[in-house]
Formats: sequence, C-alpha cells, structure tokens
Amino acid sequence: MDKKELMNQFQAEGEVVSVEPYGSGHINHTYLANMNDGKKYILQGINTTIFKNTDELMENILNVTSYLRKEIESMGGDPARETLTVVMTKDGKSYFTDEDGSKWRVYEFIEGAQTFDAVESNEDFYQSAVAFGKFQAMLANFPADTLHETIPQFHDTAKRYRDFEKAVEADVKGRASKVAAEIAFVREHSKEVSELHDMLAKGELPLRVTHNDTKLNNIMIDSDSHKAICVIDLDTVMPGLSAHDFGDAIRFGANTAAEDEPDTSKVSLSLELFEIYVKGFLEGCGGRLTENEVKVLPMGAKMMTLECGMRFLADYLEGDVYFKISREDHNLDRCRTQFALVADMEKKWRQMCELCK
Ligand code: ADP
Ligand code: GN1
Ligand code: MG
Repeated sequence: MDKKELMNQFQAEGEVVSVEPYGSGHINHTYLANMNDGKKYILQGINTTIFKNTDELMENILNVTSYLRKEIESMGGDPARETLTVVMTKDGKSYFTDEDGSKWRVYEFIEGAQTFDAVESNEDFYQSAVAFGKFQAMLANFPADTLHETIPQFHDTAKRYRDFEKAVEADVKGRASKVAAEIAFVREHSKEVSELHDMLAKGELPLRVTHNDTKLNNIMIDSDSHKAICVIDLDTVMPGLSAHDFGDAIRFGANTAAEDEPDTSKVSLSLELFEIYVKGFLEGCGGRLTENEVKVLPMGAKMMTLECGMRFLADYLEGDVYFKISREDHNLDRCRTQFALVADMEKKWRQMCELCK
C-alpha cells in the first residue's frame, strides 16, 4: 500500500504531504510523514520476522508508555515529549495490517530533539546515561509480570553463544572458513557467557524491567537544552539486568569508532566516556543499584559487546537475514569492531573496575 494511504489509516491530523525513509535503526522500517500543517509523524513498518506477535508487542508499548506518562506527569514533566505516544488507527487499534500482511504503527514525532549515531559531546553522552538510568528507575515498580517477552532470551548470552555455534555448524552460506579467527575469538570467551545469568539464578543480581537496546540512537536529545528527553525504541522493554542496559550503551557510545567501522585499528574503549557514563547512569538510577549490580557493570559492557559481535557474526554466517545491511560484509565489519572492542576492554579491565568503585 502507498505510504500516504497507510498514514490515512491512522488518527493523524492534517493531510499527508510526503513520506520518506528516516533514521538508522537496524530492525524496523522507519519513515517520516510530513503533514500539510507542518506536523510530523513517525510511520514504522514493524519487523514481524523478529517480533512475531504484534499484539503482544504493541500491548507492551501501550502499557509501558501509559505507565511512564503517569510517572512523568507526577514529576512535573511533559509526557508528550518525554515518552512515545502511539497514534491509533481510525478503528481504534494500535497498529494497521495492510493487504500484504505487513504491520504498521504510527508515533507522534518528537519535535525539537534529535538522535545521534555517535557521541558528539561528552555532556550529551552523560545526559543519555542519566536518562537511561532514570528510565529503569521509573519502571522499578512496573508490574513486570504483565510484560510479554517480545524476543525470548534476548540477552541470555549463553543462549546466544549456542545459537552462534549452530550457525557455524550449519554454515549455510559457506562463509565459516573466511572467519576462522573471529570464530576462535568467540570460543576463547565461551566460559564467560553464562556468568551474569548464573549470578541472577543464584539471587546475586536482581531482575529488573530494562530497556535492553540502550544504544545512543534510541534516545532523543533536546536540541536547545541538550538534555536527553525521551527514551525511544521500546520494542524490547522486558525483565532483564541493569548491567546489560549499561553495557549496551557503552558498547555503542564509548567506542572511539562507529559500530560498522571497517578499519578496526580505530576501535577502542574511551575510558573518559566510560567514566562519564558510569556517573550518569548511577545518578539516573538514583541509588537503586545493589553493590553487586555496580560491581558487574564492566562485565555488562564486555558481555553486551561480545554478544552483539556473536549476533552479527551469526547473521553473517546465516546470510544477513536479521540486521539490515547496506553493503557486502557489513555484518562482518560490525562483528570485527565488537571483538576489537572486547579485546581493548580486556586491556583496560583494571581501570574499568576501578572507575565503577
Ligand atoms: P529501530 O528499531 O529500527 O532501531 P527506532 O524505533 O529506533 O527503530 O527508530 C529509528 C529512528 O527513528 C530513531 O533512531 C530515531 O532517530 C527516529 N525516531 C523513532 N521514533 C521517533 C519519534 N517518536 N520522534 C522522532 N524520531 C523518532
Ligand atoms: C538492533 O533496533 P536497533 O537498531 O536499535 C538490535 C539490538 C542490537 C543493535 C546493534 C531488536 O537495535 O539488539 O544491539 O541493533 N535490536 C534488536 O546495533 O535485535
Ligand atoms: Mg533503534
């Protein structure tokens, strides 16, 4: 269906003038819809190969955003800018199914704010840390049992490792021989992949409601105040570990190179940015993290980076079926940056642990 026609299925104000591809997410198909009165909307084609149950996905998002709306109001904030607002379809549903069976949703566009694909200022990164910490703090009393698991075992790194080994074994594209060094790197780390979940199982770490995809371009930064105003991309809000939210943000934001930089000599962990993020995240969490949770923050960073690298590599072996790519070997480049970052974290491990004390 024509994108303008799609927009007409929703309770959006005004007439659609144009709809254009937008953003740099790897999962959904995001468009910006411009209306005749200057208003904008985000139109998103939901990736239903990945999010198999759209009803459950949208139910989570409606529940989480309406909970956050109340929290934000009670703190004197502006929920229209500080959380996502789902625009319903004309027949009152949270998403629209077109004639091909594709599922679409619309969000109010958050004006006067932007997302970044790389850290441009230390202050912005600090603000994003405070906001992701605060996000977790705001959801501390959210009834976790009402949340659907939109992607089962999303950050169960040991399960990701087993999936990775299956992809190597199957080698459907005959690419495994080309990446022997990367496969070996993963295997060298196989003992570490269950550490955090083992601590969870033993009750040494609490299960919290977390975002699970805390990369910098999933947070909107106000263009005037430079405050991180709104956490977006709520598809994976699920029970999880605080160290994973911290770690995924470090993986993406404290890397001195882009996630898909082909030259891995540019990759390193910026200890300066790491320290800034620790401060901001702890401040945002408002003293809620336990001693153990703080202690495992470096491990969270390392495991999120290793896990993401394994996922990129598995996807490369499987023929690039999960993450959107825009060039040949894109997932391989992404995997290599992640492993280079893990290796650099290992060199800087003592300092990372020191900075979390
Ligand atoms: P993906 O799951 O593919 O990463 P996102 O939900 O993160 O998709 O959206 C992709 C990009 O679209 C974001 O990084 C952001 O730049 C932009 N975006 C998403 N929602 C909004 C919104 N409500 N207002 C303004 N920009 C948005
Ligand atoms: C995906 O949706 P996006 O682009 O924000 C992925 C994350 C990865 C990330 C790597 C649902 O995030 O888990 O860490 O790419 N999201 C999903 O950049 O798999
Ligand atoms: Mg995103």
